[in-house]
Amino acid sequence: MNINERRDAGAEAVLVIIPTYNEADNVAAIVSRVRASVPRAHVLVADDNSPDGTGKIADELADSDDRVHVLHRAGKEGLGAAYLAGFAWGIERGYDVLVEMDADGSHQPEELPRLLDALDGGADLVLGSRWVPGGKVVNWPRSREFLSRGGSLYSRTLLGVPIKDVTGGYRAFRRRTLEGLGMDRVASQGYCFQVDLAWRTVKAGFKVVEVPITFVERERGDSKMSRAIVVEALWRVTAWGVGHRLGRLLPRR
Ligand SMILES: Nc1nc2c(ncn2[C@@H]2O[C@H](COP(=O)(O)OP(=O)(O)O)[C@@H](O)[C@H]2O)c(=O)[nH]1
Ligand SMILES: [Mg+2]
Repeated sequence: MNINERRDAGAEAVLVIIPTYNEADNVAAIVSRVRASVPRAHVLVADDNSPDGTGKIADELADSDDRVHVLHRAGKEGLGAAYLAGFAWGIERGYDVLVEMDADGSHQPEELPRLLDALDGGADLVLGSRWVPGGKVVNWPRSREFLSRGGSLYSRTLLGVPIKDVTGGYRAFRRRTLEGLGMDRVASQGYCFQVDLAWRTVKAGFKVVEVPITFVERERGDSKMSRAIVVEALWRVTAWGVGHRLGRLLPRR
């Protein structure tokens, strides 16, 4: 399908990127929900060679729907690397809007039209936000909510980013926003990948809008959140924050 067919008579070409690692129980449902919610959108499943066969299921979905695509990657390299590869894939093919969405149903495809509307309203990046009025989380233990709220508050305060949900991963970027972020220098992988991109977007002077979402904790499959991901986020955000503050204190030479 060429880029003009993809645009659906003037509409912007939207690519929803869904990174997967062992999401065999979730991938078919999430893809069909995206296709139903925003029929003009294309989907790219970015699979890290999941041992449970997610990639093969995604291939079958792609075989029966020319708006579904699969990017097979050699092995598990983290969410950040999968998104970077997905963005590059979409930018190369001329998509105008690139969306980040988890495979586990936490980011409801039925809310995607609201994110895209906010982009149409003039935003360069739209964040699906749990921590603005109207946003919420369903089925999270208190400990997980504390970690997420705390992580956002810490990052926001240290980096001076005016965003309530800075670690969230339900986002819609304009292509030109991503092109303006120096993505070749992004090394973060887990939650701090999201903080990193949000911070770069703010620093580059782009307009960021938060739209309230209802985040639904996964019912099937396992979370890939780990202590290592939290530790990576903590040290990177701390190092960025300290560097940022020192940079503002010290006179420029
Ligand atoms: N391709 C790829 N996807 C990943 C990796 N780690 C996590 N994901 C996907 O990223 C999304 C969010 O991960 P999840 O485990 O739900 O994290 P949580 O929501 O923070 O508990 C899901 O769609 C995962 O399958 C990875 O290393 N590679
Ligand atoms: Mg999840």
